[in-house]
Amino acid sequence: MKQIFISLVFTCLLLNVCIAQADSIASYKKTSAMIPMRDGIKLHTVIFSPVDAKHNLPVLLQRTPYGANGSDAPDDTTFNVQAFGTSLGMMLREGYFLVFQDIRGKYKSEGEMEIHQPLIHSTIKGAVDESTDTWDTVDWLLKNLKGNSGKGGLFGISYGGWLALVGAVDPHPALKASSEQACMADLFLGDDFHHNGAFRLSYGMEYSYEIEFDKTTDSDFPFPQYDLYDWYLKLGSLKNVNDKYFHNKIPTWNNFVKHPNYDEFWQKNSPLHYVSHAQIPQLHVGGYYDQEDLNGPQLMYRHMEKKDRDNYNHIVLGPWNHGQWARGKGDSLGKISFGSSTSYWFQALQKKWFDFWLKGIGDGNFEEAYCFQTGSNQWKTYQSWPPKGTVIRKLYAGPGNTASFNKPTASTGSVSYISDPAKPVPYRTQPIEATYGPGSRWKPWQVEDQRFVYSRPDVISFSMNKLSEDLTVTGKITAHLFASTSGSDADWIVKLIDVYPDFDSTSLTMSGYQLPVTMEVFRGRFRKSFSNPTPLTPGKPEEFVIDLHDINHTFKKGHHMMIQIQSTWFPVIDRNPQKYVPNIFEAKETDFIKATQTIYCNSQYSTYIDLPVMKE
Ligand code: PG9
Repeated sequence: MKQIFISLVFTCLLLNVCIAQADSIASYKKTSAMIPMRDGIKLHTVIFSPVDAKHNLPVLLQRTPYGANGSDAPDDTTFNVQAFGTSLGMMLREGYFLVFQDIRGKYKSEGEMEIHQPLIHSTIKGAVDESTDTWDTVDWLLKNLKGNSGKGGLFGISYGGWLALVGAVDPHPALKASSEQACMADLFLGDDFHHNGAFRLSYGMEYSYEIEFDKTTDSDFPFPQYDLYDWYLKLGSLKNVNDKYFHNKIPTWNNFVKHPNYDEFWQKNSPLHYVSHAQIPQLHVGGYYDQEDLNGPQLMYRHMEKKDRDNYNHIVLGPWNHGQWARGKGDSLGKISFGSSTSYWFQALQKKWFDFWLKGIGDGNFEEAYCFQTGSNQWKTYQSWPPKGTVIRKLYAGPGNTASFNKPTASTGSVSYISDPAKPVPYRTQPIEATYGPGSRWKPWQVEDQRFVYSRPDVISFSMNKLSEDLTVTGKITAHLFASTSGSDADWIVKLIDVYPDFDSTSLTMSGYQLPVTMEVFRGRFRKSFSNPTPLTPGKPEEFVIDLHDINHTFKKGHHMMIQIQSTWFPVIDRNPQKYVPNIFEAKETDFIKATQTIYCNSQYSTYIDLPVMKE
């Protein structure tokens, strides 16, 4: 989102960079250009050129839907390199041209824009897309920037990350490396708009309005109140969004309504469909606590790794929220401390990446995977990701709200709760501010202490005994939930929680903290197929397999593990009516019913989470 892009530029940090710099370039001069694309459309581009460079220098390009200006200063203004902040300043001191561009249809660029369109240039002759626009831009820059070295690099976060991913498909020969950071990979299975088919209501509504209400700027939906929990509840059925507010004028919202299943529209929209492998070196960067695009970098790394003949595909995973690695020190998130400046660590790696590929500096020995280990708070490197050397252990939900590595032996055993769409469980503590609104606590919500819902009757927890030694879990986490509902559709939210010791005299506020190491939602109707949903049979236990993503976490001695399950997560996830209707965007108010949900924990139907435990 916009804040991320803008914050990359001109946030003069008070903190000094911890990395020694060559300090070869001290200042940059701003100019701008309208760069013509192959179809005649011109894209607004802001260029910062090094002043007094002694050698020809490469170009670093970021493309954005959030406004490329970065500064209102007129062309020909000169900036001291410190004005670019820590992350960019580090690279700019070494000497690069830095270029920002408005993508077509946004801000000062010409043309039309619709969010996140698939690449089509290789299937439709003469077609333009974000890959061809990147190609044309690089070509123009090399021909027009005096003093460039003929090499370019591409990087960006989130929407910009996706642009760095697709800009590196069929790249211009001068484009030598890319770093996609928090790209979205599949807008139905994971990332911004849906997770496992469950619609991300507050994000989907606020973001589509932000981008598409007025294409010359970003727009905030005019909410009449600050705490939006009640506002979204009063909104009622999703059909009220168009009836009362959008009036069919937001194309992305209309697509949500038109495509409630994983149909051809979403499949073709996903880079899984049109990106095959890394054609140039690609550094994927993701955060374990990314509240918008947690899935993207993990999914794209894994997908592209299958065909990585040239060893171009690498990944960095850190303890970050969305884009946190480019802002500040990254020594903590919410109340969770990481023991060191993890963002500065990453920024030094990012510099090393581009310095090597674009300037030949360094040995080029990049690890396959750099994955911070939370809990023990250390950076770790791996030759493959997920790494070899783990053993899968099943953490079972057991009788009496217990959890253990032993499969339940009794033939009966289950826990039930009532899920009421009229009283959904809030996904974070209220007030729930507008996602990007003033005072919003959207960024750290994924590390929030889960005790705020623990005692609700519609949230079920299974706790393990205290660990007698550290236990490190590294790799993909998968939940196998055996559950039934009295309704005909249900959502299942499963959390793997690290519960801190009950009493910690060195940090009282962290005593008993319930840290969600990873959590995810699954919309029951999609258990057999995301393309062809089917109703649940009331009362019938079924297995729901839920991808809880990659983690690297040490549960410390004295802590305990907990599985927590609930059926609403509002308003980040829309309310499942719990009565099956073909399209939830068209549900009637009377379709929303209370349901009794049952989680099974017995020898026949055992609910468990697969944990890849690292032998250390
Ligand atoms: N998470 C934002 C986004 C990216 C792509 C599609 C929709 C939303 C972003 O921060 O850019």
